[in-house]
Amino acid sequence: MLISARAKQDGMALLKPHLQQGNAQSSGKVVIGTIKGDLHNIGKNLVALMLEGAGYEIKDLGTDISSETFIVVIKSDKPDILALSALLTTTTPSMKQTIEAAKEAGLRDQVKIWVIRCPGRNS
Ligand code: B12
Repeated sequence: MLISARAKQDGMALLKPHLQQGNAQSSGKVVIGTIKGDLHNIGKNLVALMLEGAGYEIKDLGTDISSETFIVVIKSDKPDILALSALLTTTTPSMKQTIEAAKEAGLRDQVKIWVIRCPGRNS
């Protein structure tokens, strides 16, 4: 699976210029990252690539991102959407923590927050 993910990544690099051609105008700004304690990034990268292909401006913070970092970036970059990724049941509380931190910082109404239901929850 990791090999196929890498092949997909290389393939997307070739496709990217063609996917972006029809999207001269930005569809919006997205900050995306995998939450603290979680290193899974294949799904996040796919989501980021597809959104980029759909004309969104993407800032990918990477993996193991603390709620504090997400808040700093919401303040500095003012994204339309904050997209949080997580695969581990044990790290999903960090999503709640990040949403609470956004509320406490008075930023919750300025940004839509997308979360992924932990796919590993039933396994
Ligand atoms: C690949 C993998 C790894 C790789 C990760 C490599 C990488 N660079 O990401 C490695 C080997 C490093 C790894 C490590 C671990 N893993 Co792992 N891993 C997987 C595996 C096999 C596949 C995950 C994957 O990439 N799927 C493919 C992608 C495309 O799918 P996806 O991530 O779900 O993403 C899609 C959607 O979820 C969604 N999506 C994702 N993010 C977002 C965000 C937004 C905003 C939106 C809208 C949508 C969205 O869109 C994506 C595209 O469709 C799963 C098992 C499985 N079958 O899921 C276990 C799994 C997730 N891992 C698991 C575990 C336990 C671990 C480890 C703790 C193992 C260990 N003891 O060390 C470590 C944890 C490391 C860490 N701190 O994060 C468990 C989690 C169990 C649980 N209930 O929490 C799983 C479920 C395996 C299992 N059945 O036990 N893992």
